[in-house]
Amino acid sequence: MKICVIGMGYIGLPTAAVLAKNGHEVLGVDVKPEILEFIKEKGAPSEEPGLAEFVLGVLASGSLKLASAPEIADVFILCLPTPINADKTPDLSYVEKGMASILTVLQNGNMVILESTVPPGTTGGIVADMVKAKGLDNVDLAFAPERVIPGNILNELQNLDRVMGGLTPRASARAKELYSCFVKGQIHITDATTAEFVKLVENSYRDVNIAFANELARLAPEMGINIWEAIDIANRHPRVNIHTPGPGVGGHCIAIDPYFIIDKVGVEKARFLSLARDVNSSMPQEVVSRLEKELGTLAGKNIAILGTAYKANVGDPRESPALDIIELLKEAGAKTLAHDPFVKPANSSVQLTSLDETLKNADAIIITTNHSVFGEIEPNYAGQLVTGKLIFDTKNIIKPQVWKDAGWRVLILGSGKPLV
Ligand code: SAJ
Repeated sequence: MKICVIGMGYIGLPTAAVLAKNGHEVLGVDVKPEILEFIKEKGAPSEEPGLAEFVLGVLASGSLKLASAPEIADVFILCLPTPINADKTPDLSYVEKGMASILTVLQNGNMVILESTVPPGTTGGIVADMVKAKGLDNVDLAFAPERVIPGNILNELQNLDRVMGGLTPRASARAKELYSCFVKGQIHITDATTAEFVKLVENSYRDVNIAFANELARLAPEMGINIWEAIDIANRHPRVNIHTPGPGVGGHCIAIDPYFIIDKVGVEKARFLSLARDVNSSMPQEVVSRLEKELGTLAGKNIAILGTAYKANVGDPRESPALDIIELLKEAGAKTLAHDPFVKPANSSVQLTSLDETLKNADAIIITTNHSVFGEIEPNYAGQLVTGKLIFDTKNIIKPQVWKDAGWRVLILGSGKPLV
């Protein structure tokens, strides 16, 4: 089949590439020419393991081509961003623009599949209305959300189960048949609105669970408990799966998707989801207040921030709680230097420095991302660079006793249990 994938971002590009690898003639479309140039030259703009080589392979074979506008095809797949506005309402403008571009070439008999995360009712609403307004009455429409985790995209794209919902049984069957060419997991068919809801619920589940962990992390020190130890033991129970606390929830999915439900039904009705968002959003302030208590004042203090990526071992700093922590520290009069070995300076809104430069003359270190390499920093080495030997680990990645034995004051988020 001839397939146009609209949006060559972190989902569209790998999706286009696996479809091309599995026998389809694929056109990858993006409105940004610099992205297309980058893909042609280097395969992938992100650091996603294995992706660049995979994309370069299908480009070389000719089964994947790139263009700045859609062309006539059998299937159109939209993989466009759906961020939230400043007032936390969904911004569907990219999807609307993508649909408008498809409509210039769309014909009866085609199929349109939406992968972008959207509020329940979008496929049957905005998307169907745009197709109808164009005068087409025989286009199959389906919602098939992506579920892959950055850092393991190529594997999860092919091996995870998928959920899909067509507006008609025929649309569902067509979508399932298409994705079956590369999805080895099961494909679960439902209606489009349920599929849209399922996607939001998956990420909201994680947000609520993390909020629970963060709430426990706030309470545990009052009782002299180390929450990491307590959660680890509780999770040995076969029916308990508490997530891990931290400085907040970053990335462009989990911290955003609950708002798509909250916006739909209102804060009063989505009480649990709203509360979870509030708890997780308050964590950067929690971290800064804890440090301020320890240092007396933050004014004039040099604080070394380790990790600006939103999570471990990836280079993506979007919505990272570390950035909020840096802002709050600055507001309190502190000076900050930040180090992240994964984040490229070109993608960073804050200036990044080397590890040594960041630690030099610091009054305190905060570990804000659990990159594995941060667990290997030598306390004696760091001790020669800093002014004040205070380390605050918000991700439980260091060995606290080793640091304490090397003469450091050690704070662990969520722990009030004294080190021996
Ligand atoms: N986090 C915690 N505690 C945890 C787990 C995560 O504080 O126990 C924090 C992380 O540090 C990070 C944030 O949450 O700041 C989100 O990280 P993540 O690894 O949980 O999720 P994402 O945003 O990278 O990817 C999620 C995934 N959703 C689920 O696992 C249900 C992924 O499968 C989705 O495809 C993706 O969102 C998406 O695009 O929606």
